[in-house]
Amino acid sequence: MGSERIWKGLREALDRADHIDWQLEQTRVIIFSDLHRGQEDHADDFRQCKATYHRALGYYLEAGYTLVVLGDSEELWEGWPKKVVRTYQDSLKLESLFRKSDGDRYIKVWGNHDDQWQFPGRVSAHLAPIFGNLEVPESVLVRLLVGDEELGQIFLVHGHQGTAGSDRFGKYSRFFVRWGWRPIQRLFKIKLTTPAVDFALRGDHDHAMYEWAAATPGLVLIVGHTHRPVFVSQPHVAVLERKYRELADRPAESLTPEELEQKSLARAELEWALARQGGHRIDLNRHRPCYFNAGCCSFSDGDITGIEIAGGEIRLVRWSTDHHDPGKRFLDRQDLQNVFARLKA
Ligand SMILES: [Mn+2]
Repeated sequence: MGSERIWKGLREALDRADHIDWQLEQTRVIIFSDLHRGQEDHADDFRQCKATYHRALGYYLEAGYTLVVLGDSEELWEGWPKKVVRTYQDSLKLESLFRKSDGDRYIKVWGNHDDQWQFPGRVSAHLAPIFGNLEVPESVLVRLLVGDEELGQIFLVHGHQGTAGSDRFGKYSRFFVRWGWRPIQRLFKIKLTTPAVDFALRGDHDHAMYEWAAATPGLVLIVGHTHRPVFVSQPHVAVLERKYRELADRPAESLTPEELEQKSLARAELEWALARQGGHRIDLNRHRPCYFNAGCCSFSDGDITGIEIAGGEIRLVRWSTDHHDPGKRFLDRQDLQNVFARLKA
């Protein structure tokens, strides 16, 4: 997979993008990606996240947020649209409330696993009964405004663009996944959500997307696809590592009891995050805050991650299955004016 092809894919998607405006002050948006809603069999990666996702949607619906579903929301390589839509009718109906409430607060783009939604005929056959007249673009380019002034642009796209498996050999991969892989996956109860299965591949892909965004002036790129949250161009694990290091590098006797406890908790969070990505550290630590990844809504522990734009900030959030702490957690947050100022510097 050459990064040139990824650059070309992203550039072409940018040229084809729908254009919209958001006012920074009023904007309240939640971006979720990679639900991989299937048919409630072993090939279905959304089952364990459904309750968490619905909890989050309940919150964002009431709080007046716009919902962006950033591709691979349905797993159509491993399932048939009709069956998937029937299986997750309640989930889709909950999403559709974002359209029916005051104004249209719903944006759905297609990814590689649900690329059938690029065809309006498929959308009207399967999604229109729930959503009404719905357009599913490949990508959306947002002009972020402060009054009349443009602060910068946010490019929303799934992020598979230009990858060999999804573009060039798309038809063959679909064929393979539907007829070859699926019975094996069912038999052994293993999961497939490319490219999450290959950590090196994901790292390369993150790099290519970062480099493209960094070379595109005034642009913030928000994607999904790799299933790995990235915030201000830094993998979440790197942020956790830094938080831990800040305390761990100080002499232990200089730390207060509260700081010692914080150090232990920071280490706990770091080890937890590392375990979730197979212990791999990926070196993506770039200085331009132009690349963000929403993570996914198909983590095997039932948690989901997403990106909020609200209160003038961009935030990485995690919603948890934990009954003792069911709320959302801010994993990281940045002032958006500050992010765009750093892009101009
Ligand atoms: Mn994908």
